[in-house]
Amino acid sequence: QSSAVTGLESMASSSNLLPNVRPAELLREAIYRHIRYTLVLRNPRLLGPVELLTPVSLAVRDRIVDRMIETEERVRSKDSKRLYYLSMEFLMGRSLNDNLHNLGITELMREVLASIGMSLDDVLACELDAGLGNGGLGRLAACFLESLATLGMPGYGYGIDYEYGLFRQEINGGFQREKPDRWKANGTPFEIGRPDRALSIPLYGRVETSRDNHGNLRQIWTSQKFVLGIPSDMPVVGWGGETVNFLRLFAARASEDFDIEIFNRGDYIRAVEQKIGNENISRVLYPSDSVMSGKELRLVQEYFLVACAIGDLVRRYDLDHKGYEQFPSKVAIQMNDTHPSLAVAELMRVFIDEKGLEWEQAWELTQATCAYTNHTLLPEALERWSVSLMERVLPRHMQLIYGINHQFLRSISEYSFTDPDLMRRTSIIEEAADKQVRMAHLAIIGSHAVNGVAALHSELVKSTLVPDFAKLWPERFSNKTNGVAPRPWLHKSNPGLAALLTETIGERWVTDLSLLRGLQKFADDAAFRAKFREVKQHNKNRLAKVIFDQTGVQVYTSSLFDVQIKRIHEYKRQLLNVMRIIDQYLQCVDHGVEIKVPRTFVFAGKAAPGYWAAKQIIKLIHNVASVVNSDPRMKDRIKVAFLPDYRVSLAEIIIPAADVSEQISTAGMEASGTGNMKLSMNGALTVGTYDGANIEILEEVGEENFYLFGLRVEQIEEMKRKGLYNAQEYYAKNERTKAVMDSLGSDRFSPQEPGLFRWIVDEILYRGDRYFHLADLPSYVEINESVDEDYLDQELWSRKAAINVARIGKFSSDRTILEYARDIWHIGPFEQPWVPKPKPEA
Ligand code: GL9
Repeated sequence: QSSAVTGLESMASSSNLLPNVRPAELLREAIYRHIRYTLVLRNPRLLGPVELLTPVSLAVRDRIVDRMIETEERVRSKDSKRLYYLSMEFLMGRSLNDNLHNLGITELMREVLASIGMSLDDVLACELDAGLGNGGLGRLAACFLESLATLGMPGYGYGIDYEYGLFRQEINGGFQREKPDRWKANGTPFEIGRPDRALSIPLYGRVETSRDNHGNLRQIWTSQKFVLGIPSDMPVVGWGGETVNFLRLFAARASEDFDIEIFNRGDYIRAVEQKIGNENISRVLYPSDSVMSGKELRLVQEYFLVACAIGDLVRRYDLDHKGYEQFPSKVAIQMNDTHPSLAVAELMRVFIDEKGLEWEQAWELTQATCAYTNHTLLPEALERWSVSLMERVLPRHMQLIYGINHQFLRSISEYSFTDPDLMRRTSIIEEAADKQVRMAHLAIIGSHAVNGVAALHSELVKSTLVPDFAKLWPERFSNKTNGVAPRPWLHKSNPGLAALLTETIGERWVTDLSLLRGLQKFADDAAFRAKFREVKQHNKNRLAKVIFDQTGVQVYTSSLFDVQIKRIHEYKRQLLNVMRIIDQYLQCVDHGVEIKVPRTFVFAGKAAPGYWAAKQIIKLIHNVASVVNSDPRMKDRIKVAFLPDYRVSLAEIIIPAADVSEQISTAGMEASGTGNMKLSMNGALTVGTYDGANIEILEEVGEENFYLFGLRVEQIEEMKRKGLYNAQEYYAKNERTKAVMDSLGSDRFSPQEPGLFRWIVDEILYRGDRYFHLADLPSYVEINESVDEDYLDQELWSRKAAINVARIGKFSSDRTILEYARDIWHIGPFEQPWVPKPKPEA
């Protein structure tokens, strides 16, 4: 009987063959079937929300699987070109809610669970986030996958199946404590194991030269060991469920073969130890944000991802094609930052060593297949691996990289007459005491397309990061401004606003965000604005409850909600935000200045465990919060709250409730930002510097609907170049700046912890204030006075907020993906065959 139900269900879901069978009954049957036959439990009515999470997810997964198989058949029968998005990070968040939402069965499921006395929201809340990423870069990858599926494009993610994602953040006495993130603890029903497609990944060992049957010299890599890569697929459901792609995550398992030798020597325990050691490769995500770790295990992880991905995608290609001439017209590889840039060398290795191609052809195919996205200019984040480490871990790849470099340097040798330093600057190998491989150079040389992630950033890539390459190959460089997926970040997470938008302009905005422009005229409609404010208020009430539950801070739901949510980093300047809060506090309690607009300052974000200054800033936020929140002279006009453990599912609650979005990085340092887009899309007004995608948001929403302040990149660059910036001058000439700095030096916010924040004074006044806090503080304070003034006029404010929503359409990741597809991948509606260059006559 159960298999009959399965059959009926899949038929009813893929077509409307069974109009009389109620969908709710089918869904309930499916859940019951999994409770009984998958979990082997007796009484469904005794199960709590955690126990129900798995059978409910599996019932949804069954439907998804049908669509996934259909999608694969469709793509295969058309022999479409496929995109493979290689990334060390995918911040997927919770799957059940996303999948129900894109399948359009959330309300159906709510009804089904209600009929067995269970709340859907309680079940959804039990799912742990898949936090397999650090921040913006990883979430961008997740949004891209959602857009690819929604647009019906054959695009797949390849990543690592980390056992532990980004650490869980706990706060103890104001200090961050890191805890392991056991995200698989409640099960991972949306991971579909594919042990039959395991790949064997070679590592270490040495390379020997020998002659093949034709007498040609071949390099043979005899690796010292093999590790297995076991794939699991996470389905990625497009809006409406028409297309279901997947994210393929690889877990490392010890292979039986390699330690046989030790087994045979009778050293059983050592063999098992080795085995455990190799399984560590996929144990944990490196938590560092924008600092390169240089650890061997990280290099091995990067290679593991690349080798699994390329092994798998070449195998898929081989299924339907003979020869490799067509490869770049069937396969596109996008490298998400330099972390997977070994793909260039690995593809060369596979073509040459495994498929027997000649160097020239292998190189042509590799370049035509690969493309690279740069996500940061921060020098401390640029990946460099020491040659000696690479030689040990990946001897064959090191050899190939030398070959690639040699060929490249020869190709530019003609320019050396006029610029003798060019080769040194552009070489993949940095000649230093300890020779380094510059991974960005490998990625650029091995790609046909290189892009930055916002207009300003892409210009800076060309003008400051790699000007030599930009001059050599101007046609290779382009901009692809980031975007965010509107289904998860607006339609799902802000149902109130989504309903209002749909009621006002129809539902098509969900897949064509430019249609939000239709809202523009309603911004002038008082009745619309009233509804808009009502939605925001509802979302603020919900956030206020979360703040109270998580931190014990009681906030006023009528206050202005001012949020800064992102990784804690000096360049993002959470410290500037705190300085302004301190300024307001001192103005109020020391000078009796009245605070006209009550504000709730919400912070959330993790600091890299080894980043001392960032962790101190978290402590400072807590200390300022405890002083300000409890000072009776403040009459509760300012509240400061730090929400612990920032992650996708928490962002989904904070963002819809924000009035003001803090995007205050030092100009030139935030490549793009994507939180800025999500917040504006949900009707928050941006207080921001002229940096990253802020600039483009400002252009879209209009300067009257954006609070711009601070120095521009050119000013900062000039001040740096000429050594013009002196923080002490700003300190001396501005009373309020001086008072803020003095309060940090005088333990006003650390009465029990003398000297705790003195480092900030040292850093800023005596070590140069690398992030220009004092230069921007006065204009930041001033712009916030305009914010207050505008907020007092709620009609004016909600008009500005509504216009932000109306004009944010550009920042849909659907638009971003269409640009990549058109300019770089040539897939989907922009398909065009890759034409191999004619071979010169023999
Ligand atoms: C980042 C940039 O810093 C962001 O400005 C950008 O929006 C995203 C996505 O392009 O990429 N680069 C980077 O290394 N991170 C980014 O967020 N860091 C993390 O993801 C932690």
